[in-house]
Amino acid sequence: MNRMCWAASVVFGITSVALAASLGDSGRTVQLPPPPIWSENFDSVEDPALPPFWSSIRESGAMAVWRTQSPHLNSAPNSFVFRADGGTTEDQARAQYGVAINTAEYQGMQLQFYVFRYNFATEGTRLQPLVSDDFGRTWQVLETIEICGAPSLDVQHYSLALPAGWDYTPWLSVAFRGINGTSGLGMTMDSVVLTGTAAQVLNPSIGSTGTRMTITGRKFGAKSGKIAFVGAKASVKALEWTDTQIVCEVSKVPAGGATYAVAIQPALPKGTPQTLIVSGFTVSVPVPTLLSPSDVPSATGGAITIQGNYFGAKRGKVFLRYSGPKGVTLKACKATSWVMDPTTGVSTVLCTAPPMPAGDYTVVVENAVGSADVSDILTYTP
Ligand SMILES: [Ca+2]
Repeated sequence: MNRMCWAASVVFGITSVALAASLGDSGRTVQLPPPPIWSENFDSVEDPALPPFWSSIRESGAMAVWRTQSPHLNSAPNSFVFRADGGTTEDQARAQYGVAINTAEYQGMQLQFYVFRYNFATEGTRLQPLVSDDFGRTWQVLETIEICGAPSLDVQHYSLALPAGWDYTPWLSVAFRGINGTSGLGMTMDSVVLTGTAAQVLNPSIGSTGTRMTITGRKFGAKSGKIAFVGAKASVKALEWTDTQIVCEVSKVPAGGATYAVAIQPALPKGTPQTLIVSGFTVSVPVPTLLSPSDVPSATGGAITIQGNYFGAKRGKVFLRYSGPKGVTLKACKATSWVMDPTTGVSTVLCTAPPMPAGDYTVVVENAVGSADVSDILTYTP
């Protein structure tokens, strides 16, 4: 065993954070790891196929690189195998995850994985995890890991931080390079997980016209930039803008009710790339839940109040819907007050129900996004 090999075993070695959490130790508080941004355990495909978006590339020498069944006692059922078949030259191959990951939403990113020896020998094989922020044109080596020891005993878990500043890079690609000089040697790699905590938080992330949301994050710049819904005609007006927080108001929304990624374009420094909050903002149709009173006199009609969520700040319309002699008929109720809390979306509409023949009527709330029926029926009493 060479010196590099020994040092790597001491510095790294298996860690227990993820294992402790998965064991469900209920007797004490377990620090759960952050949810994975992306993960792969190589278990879902049959040899010699690779999981979706993975490819294996021979870079030099005669190293064969492929995935196989149960290659290691400690890695059930499958893992990715780098195995040198060739000879004595330095064989090199790469396993690459071919879909760029939008990492602008995360910070404190860590690439975690397990590595195992494949076959017996004294000298170490090497594994290099690589990352790219330019769609794989150039790669940066995170670490050169010497892997040694008996294959069934030496399971090593690595948790590598991304280079400084890379947790805010717009896109990230991940690859692993196996390097080996001896035929029949190699390594297997399993349970690759990219973790990180949310770098940007949108609150609230659902609303309508007039919703005031706060975006918490980093590197927004000192001067107001622009905020947009991706793929939708919407207006979002910044009310406050600091390097770490933006308060903005959704002043115009697209119709239909859908979720849109939110794009933040800092103004400073010039050339700062736009970042996306992919989880996005949901534009909701009105959600009317309560009607009071539930009955009014047929001869006079009367004032009614409708409560619910996401009615929007801009005044919409309230209708009665019923089956009349000419089929489904709408009758307007004049709205006298239309209010939505800009943060919670809690909404109240006051309106006047006109005189109508006795019977049951459905009340409909409509705004620029869409319309919805109040579940309570309005009864006109004789
Ligand atoms: Ca596996």
